[in-house]
Amino acid sequence: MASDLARGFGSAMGRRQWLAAAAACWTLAGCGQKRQENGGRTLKVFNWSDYIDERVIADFETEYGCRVIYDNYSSDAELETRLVTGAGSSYDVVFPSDRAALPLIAKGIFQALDRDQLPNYRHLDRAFLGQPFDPENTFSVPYFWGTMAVGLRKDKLRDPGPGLAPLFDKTNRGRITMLDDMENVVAAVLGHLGFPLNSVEPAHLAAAQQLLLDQKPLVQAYTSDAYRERLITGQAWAALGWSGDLLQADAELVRMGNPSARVDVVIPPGGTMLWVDSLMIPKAAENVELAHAFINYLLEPQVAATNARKVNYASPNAAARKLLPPAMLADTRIYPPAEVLARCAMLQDRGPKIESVERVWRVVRQ
Ligand code: N2P
Repeated sequence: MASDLARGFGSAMGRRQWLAAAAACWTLAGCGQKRQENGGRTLKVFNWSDYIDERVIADFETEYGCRVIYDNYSSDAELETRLVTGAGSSYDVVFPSDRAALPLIAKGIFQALDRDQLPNYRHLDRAFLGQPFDPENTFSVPYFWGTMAVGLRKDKLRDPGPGLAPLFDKTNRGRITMLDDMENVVAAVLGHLGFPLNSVEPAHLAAAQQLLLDQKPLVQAYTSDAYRERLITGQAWAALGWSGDLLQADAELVRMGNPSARVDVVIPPGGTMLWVDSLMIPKAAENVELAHAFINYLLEPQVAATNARKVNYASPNAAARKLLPPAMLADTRIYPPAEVLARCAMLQDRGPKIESVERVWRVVRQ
């Protein structure tokens, strides 16, 4: 299954049959009408950190005459806890990964989307629709996809070695950060050891656990968001992170103008995790119509392209990709080539066997 998906991602990138350019989804008069309907209302959005161009939020507020309360989380686990315990139950739009969406849909957390309110849905590349966690896209609309990669401050590291090797190198003691993410970190280490990324084989997990324990004294922090800033400041030299965040760190260093300080973004040669994050509306949302308007706005090709240029993740929006600079579409750190994608995998639902992965993580993080 995973390699089928990887093939899908690859063919999506090579696809030349872009969906037809969109007609404007609403007329000026229609836009004015939206403003009236939504005037004075508030939309609560809960998103991963560093995962939107904030101008998009401000433009939406202006266009729809509404206020957006925008909060961030740094891991699926944080989102799941908020949604399941009800502490975040009033959020109108959230962005779960494929892996988080599966159990949350099963728990009945989300409401079915009204496709009539999402005319921009037609801009999405079909290769990203119908994922196993939501085969009919009843509840979800893809937002961005990407990989887990290694970010290296190349001015700080000499001869870093391939793939994840610098994350286990004693000469980088105290300069290494790891994602604070059980399933993804264990998968990364399994891959580094040459085992299947979703393995639950006791011997494979024992080896992964040992490597993570040996690495622990070298680790500056387990964090799923702060590594971006730490790579920029040079506090961290080697980070396991999400592709776009690592590229944002590199872009910021370029902007700061020191030519020797750059972040190399490396996809492990043996493969890495692939994921898709989706836009979803919890059942407990208080502003369902405005939530649909926001999702539809994010699917607007121009808006989705603005967003993609900022966050450096890969866009599943075919019409938006047509608006991106060719250099960005050719950047294999954002859109890995098919032969690399073929070695990648998405996190699989391993049922009760996931407990053995949880055990590894508990031992490592205690
Ligand atoms: C953005 C994180 C991307 C989420 N900071 C990975 N699923």
